[in-house]
Amino acid sequence: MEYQALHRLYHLPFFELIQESRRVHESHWPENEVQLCTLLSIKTGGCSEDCSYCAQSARYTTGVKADRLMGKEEIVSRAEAARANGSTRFCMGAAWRGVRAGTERFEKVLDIVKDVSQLGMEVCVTLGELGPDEARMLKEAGVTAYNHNIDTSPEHYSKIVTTHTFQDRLKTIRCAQDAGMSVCSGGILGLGETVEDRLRMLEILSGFNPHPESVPINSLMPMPGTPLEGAEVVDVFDLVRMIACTRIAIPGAKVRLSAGRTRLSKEAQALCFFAGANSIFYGDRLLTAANPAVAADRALLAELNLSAQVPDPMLAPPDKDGERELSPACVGAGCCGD
Ligand code: SAM
Ligand code: DTB
Ligand code: SF4
Repeated sequence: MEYQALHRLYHLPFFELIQESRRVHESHWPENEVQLCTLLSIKTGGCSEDCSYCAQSARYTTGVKADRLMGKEEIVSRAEAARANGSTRFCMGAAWRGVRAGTERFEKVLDIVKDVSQLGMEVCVTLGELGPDEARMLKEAGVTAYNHNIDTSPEHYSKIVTTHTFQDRLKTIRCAQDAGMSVCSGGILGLGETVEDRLRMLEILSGFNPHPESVPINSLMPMPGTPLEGAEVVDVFDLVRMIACTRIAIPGAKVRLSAGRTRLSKEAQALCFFAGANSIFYGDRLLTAANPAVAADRALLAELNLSAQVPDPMLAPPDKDGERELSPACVGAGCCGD
């Protein structure tokens, strides 16, 4: 969706906007379901990158210690527990700049994915930068979706990260899509960006062909020791407006109300679900930061008469509309035509 259209939508009177997003939501997602996703940090801390929001960067003193890659048995048992708890998606995150075929750690990840993918859940990984070979090998091992967030607008990105570029992020996304994996890509609100940056981010996400299968909307968890530890809290109505615009711009995507739910009241979360969010991270820990307790989430979903989404282990990427086109949003951003 073009920037001007997103801008018009975003600035509609609040109730007009959420009425419109509710209409789109009901026509694409009539089941009143929320997908429960369990997140596990399989390799925590010690990352070479300087993302200024992240507690796992080795460049900041955040109190997060650098661990080794978790063993396969532990990961598989955590995945089994997640499935027993009702999660239909298991997302494994690693604090790496990226992965390279032929390295021992990448072989280990492939082996982990092979086992986890036998459990009947969607398997998502987020390992940083990929090339075409790594993407193909992950797909063959059983990954259904690759998470790689663009995080903010191309204009704001270099104020937040200097060790890799927005363009690098887009290249990895292209490789994941070309290998036939679904893409999970979204961003973070609260990085000191403007509303215009948020809408530029959405313009680019909605210009992906195929569309991302899921779009995480994170609110910054201000992590002590990071440059953004003192960043201003995201206003709840700004968050709801972004969720509504995302639902309208990418109607077939799961819109994941991601990091930051510990700061939201039950009522605020209900408004987010009403406006179009239909997925959450489930479990009392994200990667290093806190998430609401499982019991609280269960109670909330029951109170709102929302049920857990049934699994779709095939998770076909959304249809591609014909040959890859150069979306105007991507001209100069490098995401559609290289
Ligand atoms: N290293 C890989 C990468 O950067 O893609 C995977 C892990 S990284 C932690 C995954 C995503 O978590 C980031 O792209 C960002 O959107 C989100 N994230 C990290 N720290 C966050 C924070 N403090 N608050 C909100 N979201 C955060
Ligand atoms: C996403 O968009 N959010 C998740 C997941 N994808 C990997 C990560 C949130 C991390 C929050 C900060 C932390 O736990 O350190
Ligand atoms: Fe590393 Fe990912 Fe954190 Fe950036 S967001 S510092 S790449 S773990």
